[in-house]
Amino acid sequence: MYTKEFDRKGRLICFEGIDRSGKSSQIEILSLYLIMKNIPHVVIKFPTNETYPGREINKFLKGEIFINPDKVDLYFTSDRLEMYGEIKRLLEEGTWIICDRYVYSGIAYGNTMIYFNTLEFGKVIRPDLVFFMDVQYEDVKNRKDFGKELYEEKNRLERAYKNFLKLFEDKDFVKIIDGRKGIREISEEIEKEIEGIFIK
Ligand code: DGP
Repeated sequence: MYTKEFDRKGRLICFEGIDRSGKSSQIEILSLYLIMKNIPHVVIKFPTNETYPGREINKFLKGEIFINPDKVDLYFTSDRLEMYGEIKRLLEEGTWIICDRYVYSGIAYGNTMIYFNTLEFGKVIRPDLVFFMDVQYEDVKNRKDFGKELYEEKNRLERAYKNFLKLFEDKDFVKIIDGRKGIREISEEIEKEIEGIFIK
């Protein structure tokens, strides 16, 4: 799935999990932590608002426009494809990147594997570390703002959760986080992981 390795000075850290799994709060806290450590970094949230397909998907998720279901995955994928060049450039220059979702969301939520085989295969930049926020539908259904986006419904989230678990079992670059713990407890776990691996 991954592109050929290159000389990276920055680190690519990705967060995955079902909707409302607490990724965004943890990313905000991690970003503050990296600022404290003087580590230059950017946060990239997929789907982005940097590309045409990303902007269209964001409108679609808010229910503002309709996109034919056959095209939805293609748009998500195109958004990521357009961003890989920028991600590579930033890593080469020494900027760390925190991604809110990555290719794994495409696999877990997607309706078809075919786009990944044909379009994203061999283009994805390997992450240094993935945090998987391990919570299920039952844990998030009463969280604030749940249900505001088009995709936030039981069957889709249960399916995505199972796919994530399958995808991430036995992967040494994936750290599974019990997302039912408190925000501070989780962020300490994340910081410890980052510290242990990267900050000397
Ligand atoms: P949010 O993370 O809240 O911005 O929501 C993005 C939604 O889109 C979330 O339900 C996961 C879903 N998603 C992310 N990537 C893909 C993809 O490649 N294909 C499909 N079908 N859904 C995706």
